[in-house]
Amino acid sequence: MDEISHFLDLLSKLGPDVMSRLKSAGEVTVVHHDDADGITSAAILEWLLDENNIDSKLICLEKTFPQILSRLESEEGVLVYLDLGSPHAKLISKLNRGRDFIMILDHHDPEKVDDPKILNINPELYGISGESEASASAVVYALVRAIIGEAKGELAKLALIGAAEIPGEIAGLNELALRDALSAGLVKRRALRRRIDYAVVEGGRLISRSELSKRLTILGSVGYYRNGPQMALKACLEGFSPAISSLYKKLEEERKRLYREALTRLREGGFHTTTNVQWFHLGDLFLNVGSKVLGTFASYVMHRGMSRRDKYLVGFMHLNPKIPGLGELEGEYSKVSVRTPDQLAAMIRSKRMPSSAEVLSHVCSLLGGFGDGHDYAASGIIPRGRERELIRRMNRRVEQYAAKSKKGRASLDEFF
Ligand SMILES: [Mn+2]
Repeated sequence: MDEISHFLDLLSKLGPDVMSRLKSAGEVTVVHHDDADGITSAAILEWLLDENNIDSKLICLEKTFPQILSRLESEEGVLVYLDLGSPHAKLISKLNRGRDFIMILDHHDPEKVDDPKILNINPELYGISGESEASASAVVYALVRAIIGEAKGELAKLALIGAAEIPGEIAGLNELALRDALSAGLVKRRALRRRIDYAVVEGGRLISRSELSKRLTILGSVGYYRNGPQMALKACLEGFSPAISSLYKKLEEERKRLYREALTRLREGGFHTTTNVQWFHLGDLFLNVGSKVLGTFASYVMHRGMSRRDKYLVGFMHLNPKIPGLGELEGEYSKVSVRTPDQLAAMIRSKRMPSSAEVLSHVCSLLGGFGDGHDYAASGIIPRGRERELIRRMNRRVEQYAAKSKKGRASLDEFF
């Protein structure tokens, strides 16, 4: 049996148990990520809960703050994490102390936990790549499909929009959603000049799934403090109403305005270059939009060619302490985002320079924060005021790595 069939088989076996736990929960707290994948994941699960008259509460999270995980622990009923949580499964298990049933449906690199109360459903644990074959939305869809025992085109369509964050041809578990959406006639295959696109039927028109994914992500991230995630979820289940469309347009305008203002600051002395790291700090400029916008802005700066191509690009901003639906964070923090321009990325690929996630998570935890990500992009949280220290420590960490890797190569050269 191949990995996909094995995974689907497992979901069919788990289905009845998951359903009865959700039904007996009283209330289900659904904690989901702020991008299109997290939002469509929540919409798919929400459909199932609604069908079964199960009360739910939704919380959209930008980052898995340890103090938030511990606060969520005190919520009544069942907790479900969508498109986040798997990398922190050990902490989630530790905080739970064997009390409640917790389900994690995610595709990020998971931690394995041996805890009968934690159901950590992640395709990575079954030989399916979370980076190229399975979005969180496709995982949630596969589970719901197993529970209801049939394909559901409307939900498959949502899963496919969530899966737009995965580049390249649709494969693996994402393909299951594609098949179901195609046969329900809710998705059309279009050959564009350079690639195949899948367009979604939305309000009687065909719209590219990546365009819809972008809209949901803007609503969820730029509109994070203004009910954006809830509106995005509503758009998934009921379509883009005129009110939601106009909110989207307003937020997209606002994002552009903020980018322009930020660019001006960078040009007027706000961009600093050091040995291995170039950086900027936007202070309070992005305080009223989700902190994910810092990462997309950093990518934008990099693609505009404003940064050196061989140094890590680091952006900072003050983090708004509000977590809608959950209260405020204790303490004052800054968000940090790292991007890696092309020449540097090539050096990371050949192991001459360290992965951005490795460096950032190390340095953030030294400063009393946390960070994660992958080789070429990472983000983290640090106590406010430690920004310059982060740059210093990051420079040192990169230097040490580079020196070691040079030595490694030199000895290999000797060998040959
Ligand atoms: Mn995702």
